Amino acid sequence: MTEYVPTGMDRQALQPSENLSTQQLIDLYRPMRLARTFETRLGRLYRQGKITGAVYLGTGQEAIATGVTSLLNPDDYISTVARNLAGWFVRGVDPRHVMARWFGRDQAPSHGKELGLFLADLGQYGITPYHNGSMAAWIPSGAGFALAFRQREESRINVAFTGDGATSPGDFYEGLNIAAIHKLPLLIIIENNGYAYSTPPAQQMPVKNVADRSAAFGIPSAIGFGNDVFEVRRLARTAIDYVRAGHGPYLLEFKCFRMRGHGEHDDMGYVPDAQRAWWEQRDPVVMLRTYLTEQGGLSEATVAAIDQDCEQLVDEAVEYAQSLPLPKPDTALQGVFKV
Ligand SMILES: Cc1ncc(C[n+]2csc(CCOP(=O)(O)OP(=O)(O)O)c2C)c(N)n1
Repeated sequence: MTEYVPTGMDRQALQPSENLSTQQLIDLYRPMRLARTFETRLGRLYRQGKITGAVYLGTGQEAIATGVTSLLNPDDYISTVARNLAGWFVRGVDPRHVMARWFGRDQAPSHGKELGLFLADLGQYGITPYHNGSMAAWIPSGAGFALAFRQREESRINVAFTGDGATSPGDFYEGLNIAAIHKLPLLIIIENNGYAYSTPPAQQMPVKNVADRSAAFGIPSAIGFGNDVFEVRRLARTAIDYVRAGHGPYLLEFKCFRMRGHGEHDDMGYVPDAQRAWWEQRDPVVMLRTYLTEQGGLSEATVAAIDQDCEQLVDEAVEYAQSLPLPKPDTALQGVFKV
């Protein structure tokens, strides 16, 4: 097998390890489908020149944020990055507001000042601010949120998502260390999607798995197939229970594949065709859809109606975003910490 096929994960059919009702299955499929539809449209809008600035997508990684977030309590926090849009949809974020951010429109709270992929909303959605563009900085800050929960004697946890490349900067290790020493309620999710920009893991770490790195901190870990939403949930349930029980941090590494470039400006020319094809045959959205209609008891018409509904929500989101005005120039410095 070539090195990009993760050990023990060569499967194209899903099998849940829990009994899920029809509604629970739909609740997993819908955010994944919506994220895929939303991001496919966003990429097209970017190529049409309708979105200015860079666009980053989580295409191919939808099962991870969906599976993990679906098991959390509403008052747990998630610290998300560019690949976690599906997790926002699990939390009920309105696609119209996300699209308006990408269009840079005049909309609270930042009035066009943030990229579409960052959303800070602790109150309604429990999504922590992406306060710092430095990779891995949200691991120590995630530990900070977890420390606050501990000090207030709350049973909440913080889940910090990040990529394989972000496990090489020093921030990652400081975050792991402080979380481990104080047994903080922090769950770290590594989406090992095969590349950090154009760099494969073998060129930026001397061990095979990111999970091997957590052992030095005494942090337990598990490795799973990130394209299998049922496997994501199975591993995440164990990890969440461990963290919530006060045992300290836990690290989950999911092998997956970034089906688009680092951003839409990147043509992925460095990705071998065979690697791309292997992963495309195991597309997480397609695998779940196939499960729903072939074993999950949902009719093709029911699933097609969900697909159609997602298309319509994205149509409405684009219409809504374009109907909003651009920010007024005299508000450019408002809400800016220091000028
Ligand atoms: C400290 C630091 N170095 C470099 C960058 C530029 N940068 C942003 S994302 C990225 C790659 C991230 O790779 P990975 O963590 O694997 O996440 P992925 O993009 O694959 O989801 C780089 C190098 C940065 N933001 N911070």
